[in-house]
Amino acid sequence: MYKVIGSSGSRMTRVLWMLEELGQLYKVIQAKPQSPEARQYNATGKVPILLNGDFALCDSAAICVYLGEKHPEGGMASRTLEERAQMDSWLHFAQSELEAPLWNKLKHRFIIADELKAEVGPWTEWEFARHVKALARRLDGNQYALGDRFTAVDVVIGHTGSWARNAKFDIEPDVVNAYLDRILARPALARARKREAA
Ligand SMILES: N[C@@H](CCC(=O)N[C@@H](CS)C(=O)NCC(=O)O)C(=O)O
Repeated sequence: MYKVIGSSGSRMTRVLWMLEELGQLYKVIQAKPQSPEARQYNATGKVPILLNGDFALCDSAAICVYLGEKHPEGGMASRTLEERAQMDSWLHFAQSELEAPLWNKLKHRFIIADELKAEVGPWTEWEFARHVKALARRLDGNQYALGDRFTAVDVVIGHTGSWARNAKFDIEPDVVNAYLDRILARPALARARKREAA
C-alpha cells in the first residue's frame, strides 16, 4: 500500500487525487512541512512525499507522473516517448508559468518573514493572467491537455486552477474556465479531498 506524507490543503491533494483516479490503496500520514517526517524523506522538508516500500519520491508533479506510469491500466500514462515529452513540457509550463506566480503571492502574503515581504500582487496577477491566456491557446480546443485523455497533467493543472480560484486570481478565457470546471468535477477529486480532511 502507498503512503503519502503531507498536510491537508497542500499539494498533497494532487497525489491523493491521482491515487483515487487509479483506484489504489493508500494511507495518509499527516505531517506538516519541515516536520521531522518531511525532512526524513525530502531534503527541502517540503510535502507531499510518496512512499512505496523503500522507494520515496518528492515533488508532486513527479509523483503524479510516476503513479500514472506505474499503473498504465488506469489510462493516465504516456504511450510513446513523444507523449511523455509533451507531458513533461506541460508540467514544466504548469509549474513555472502558472504555479510560480500563485506561490510567490502566497509566500509574500503569509509565509516568509515580515522583513522580507514585498508587494508582489500586481506582477504575480499579470504574470498569471498572461499564462492563462497561453493555456487557452495551448488547449487548442481539446478536452484535456493531451487531447481527449485525462492524465497526470490535468491533475496538476486542475489543482493549480482551483488554487488560483481560491486565491481570487482572474481566469478570463471561457475555454479555461470550462476546462477547469470539467476537471474539478471529477468524483476522484471529491474523494481525495474527503480523505485529506479526515
Ligand atoms: N515542488 C514541490 C513543492 C512542494 C511545496 O512547496 N510544498 C509546500 C506545501 S504545499 C511546502 O511544503 N512548503 C514548505 C516550505 O516552503 O518550506 C511539489 O510540487 O511538491
